[in-house]
Amino acid sequence: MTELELKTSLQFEELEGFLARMLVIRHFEQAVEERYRDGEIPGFVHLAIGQEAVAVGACSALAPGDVITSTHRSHAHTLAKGTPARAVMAELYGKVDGCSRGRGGSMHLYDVERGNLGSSAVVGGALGVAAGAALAFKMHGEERVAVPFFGDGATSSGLFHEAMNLAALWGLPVVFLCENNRWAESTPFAQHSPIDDLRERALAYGMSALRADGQDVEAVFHAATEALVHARSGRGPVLLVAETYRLAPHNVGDSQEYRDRAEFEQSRATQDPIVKLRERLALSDERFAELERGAEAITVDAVEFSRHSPDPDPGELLKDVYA
Ligand SMILES: Cc1ncc(C[n+]2csc(CCOP(=O)(O)OP(=O)(O)O)c2C)c(N)n1
Ligand SMILES: [Mg+2]
Repeated sequence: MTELELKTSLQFEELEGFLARMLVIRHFEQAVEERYRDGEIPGFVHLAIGQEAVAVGACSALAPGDVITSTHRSHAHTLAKGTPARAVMAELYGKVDGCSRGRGGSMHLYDVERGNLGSSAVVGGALGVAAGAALAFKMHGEERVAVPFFGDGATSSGLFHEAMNLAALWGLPVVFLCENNRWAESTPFAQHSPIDDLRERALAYGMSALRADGQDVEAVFHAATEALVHARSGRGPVLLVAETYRLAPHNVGDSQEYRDRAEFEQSRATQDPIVKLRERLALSDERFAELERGAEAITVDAVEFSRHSPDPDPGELLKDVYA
């Protein structure tokens, strides 16, 4: 398709919108890294640089009532699901205007009103929450789908198998969305997974499975749409494996001694989903710079807002604590 053909179709506008959202996530996370290194942001920070197309492609396919859960690497999912950058950044700063009112930080981003049932720092920890939400949708006869995001490492956890088993057994509307970045912290994929094609995990549960190129936002969008249609129509859950790249260390501060330097640099040079989409759309330098300025403005505003947001009231520390 030529630039002109793309530009005159709705598809171009949609894809450019995806690019704009991916750029917001990228700029946001680059600012997070900088502010974290300067000591402004406490705790641990895991960036999803390289994985933006998965978050944006999948969340763009959701219907308004659908819900997600997330992981320790949760900024991209939360932004893609519609939480304003200010609320995500303020949470990372531990401030009261954060989406979890400053009590969660980077690995515990919640926004129930916008369908984000929360991220869990426990690997695989939110899979049961998503299956539970899907059970509620089914019992209430609601045409809603739960989409837990999780990594390849989580497929070796017990919770993954329990949630897959029950979801399949009870025909729950879940799209299990695995982001296979081929690393679980410092453990390469081949050292924690006995199989290379993670769709095979679904076979044991009689579950449908799909695979998508996670660096191609359009491919993720189409695969997610197909999986959502399946789950929403009462035909049971789907495992969707997005093959992606972690174009960053596991967390900010990880020196990646375990990773082949040349492989890392090669991946960064050839697998950036933003560069790929920009090339596909044949965007001019001016237009791309314009989108980048928009993303930067949102990020700068979020940082300034978070710096000025008050700390939470220590008297509320035990509020909402149930156990
Ligand atoms: C139950 C549990 N075991 C171990 C850890 C430590 N840990 C944090 S992230 C991580 C790797 C997770 O890999 P993956 O699921 O592929 O997600 P990714 O980091 O690649 O996004 C591990 C082992 C944890 N948080 N929870
Ligand atoms: Mg991984």
